[in-house]
Amino acid sequence: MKLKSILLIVLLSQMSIFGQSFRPIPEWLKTAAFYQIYPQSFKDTNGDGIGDINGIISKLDYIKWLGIDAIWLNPCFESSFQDAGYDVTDFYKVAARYGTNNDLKRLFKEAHKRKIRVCLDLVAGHTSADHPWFQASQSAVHNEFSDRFIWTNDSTVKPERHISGKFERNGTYRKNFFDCQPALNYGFGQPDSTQQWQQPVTAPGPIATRNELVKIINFWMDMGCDGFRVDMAPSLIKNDPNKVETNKLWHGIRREFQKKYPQGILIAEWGNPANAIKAGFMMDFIIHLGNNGYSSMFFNKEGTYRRDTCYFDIAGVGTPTKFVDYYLEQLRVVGDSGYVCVPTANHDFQRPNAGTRNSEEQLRVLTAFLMTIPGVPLYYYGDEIGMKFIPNLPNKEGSQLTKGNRAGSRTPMQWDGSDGAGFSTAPIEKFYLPIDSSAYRPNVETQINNPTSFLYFNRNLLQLRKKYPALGTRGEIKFLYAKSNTYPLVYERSFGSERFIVVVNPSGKSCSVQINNPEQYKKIIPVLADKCAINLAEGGLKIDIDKISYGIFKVID
Ligand SMILES: [Ca+2]
Repeated sequence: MKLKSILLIVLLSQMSIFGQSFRPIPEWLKTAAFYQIYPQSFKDTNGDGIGDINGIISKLDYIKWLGIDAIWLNPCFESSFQDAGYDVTDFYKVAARYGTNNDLKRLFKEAHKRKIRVCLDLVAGHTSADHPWFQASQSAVHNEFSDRFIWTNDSTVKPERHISGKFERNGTYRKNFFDCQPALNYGFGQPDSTQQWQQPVTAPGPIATRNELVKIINFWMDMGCDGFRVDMAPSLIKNDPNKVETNKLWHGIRREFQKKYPQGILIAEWGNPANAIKAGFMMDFIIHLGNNGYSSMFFNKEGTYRRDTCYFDIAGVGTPTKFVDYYLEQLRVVGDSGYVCVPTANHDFQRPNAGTRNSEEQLRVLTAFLMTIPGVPLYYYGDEIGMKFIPNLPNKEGSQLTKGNRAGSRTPMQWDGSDGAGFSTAPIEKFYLPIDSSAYRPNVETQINNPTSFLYFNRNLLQLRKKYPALGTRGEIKFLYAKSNTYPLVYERSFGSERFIVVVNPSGKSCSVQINNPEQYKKIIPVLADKCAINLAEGGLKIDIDKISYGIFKVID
């Protein structure tokens, strides 16, 4: 009997995810708020104009004050910086411009002292073309690294995304993104039998690549890291319909990972949480990738990616339904087996403050929405003070894409009102990227001394999420009013018997709606509201909201 009950407990402690059993996701993720740091632009402590690890350490108290529980750091490893660090030349070494491995170890330690976790960026799919492994793989003599990249066996064979060059070996190599990013060889899900160079996932090269990835993960985890955001997570295995082999790969990695690091987390850059969680990840983002409504919700005419219509725009001609439908479906499929995250922005696309969405009141409406929907909240550095996407910047370390420039979201953090904004003591022309040149650019020092500031507003939102589980990561959401070309957007959040109503109107026109609601609330009180009123009418709600306004209301039973 005793053995049976132990077995039962062991079985119950495993989570079943789409038929796969894993150890449970660490509890801490359920209430965590994230903050993404672009290391080169956060805080410079040695006056070279580039942010560094010591700079991040010096700002941990600020991050804690804001209400953050976990940081995700963009890649901080040795790199040729042709893609701002996503072209790694040594996976085991912090880039000299950011400091040393010991500095990073100290960041882990100092963050943990403050109960903040630190996740690194795992560039799993490729290296820099300058990486010694790739250099060795170019040799005509077969060696340890010959099969660690995807090479054809003839330089005249040049399938899609293959790059030719003057190599000692006869062949072309597969790139992932830029030409300088050769794809690591994790094998092909369905190798083409007429193309001998396409190796199955069980070949020695792909197995060695996979084992090296685990070694990299363990190296940083053993040093004190708390997990990873995995760059381009779905793309490791080539020609893999339905991601059969990709899923197997990540399932295996998650099992090994959780056995050693039960409190560690694995976050995907997949852009489809349902698929990412099926592959074994614990969290994924709804972002600009894929046709998911994120862009129709948040992207206007200015930014890395631009659109004519946008829901969060004063023009008031946007449509929220594409995002709402996709988001609800993702939440439904993911359920309790993982987390969805809808971030304020990231290093690849524009910030909320872009183009005509440039006033604090507009940013309040957008952020009130993002911070009151289910899923893990994430602030991209600087969005908590309303930093601006800066257009027309030069191409910096591969920031320029065909569609637009990513540099506008990567400018130095604005800490104070001094010329260099407290980012660095270097002359401003030596800064990694030009700082926002607006006369009234926002900064932390001014806002932290003003309880009515946007920074405090964001801190208040994070506190509300912590105080009321109904507004938090796992609370339920039901959209009461979400219609094409129509404002406002109204939804109910609930957890157990606790309920909230949230109304947002990003448009430049006031509006009134009558919503039939069979729930028959007894009383509703505003918790955080600006120019928005709800009156309980017969069988429903009568909402009056001014232009560019929001309201968070608690239902009192
Ligand atoms: Ca520096």
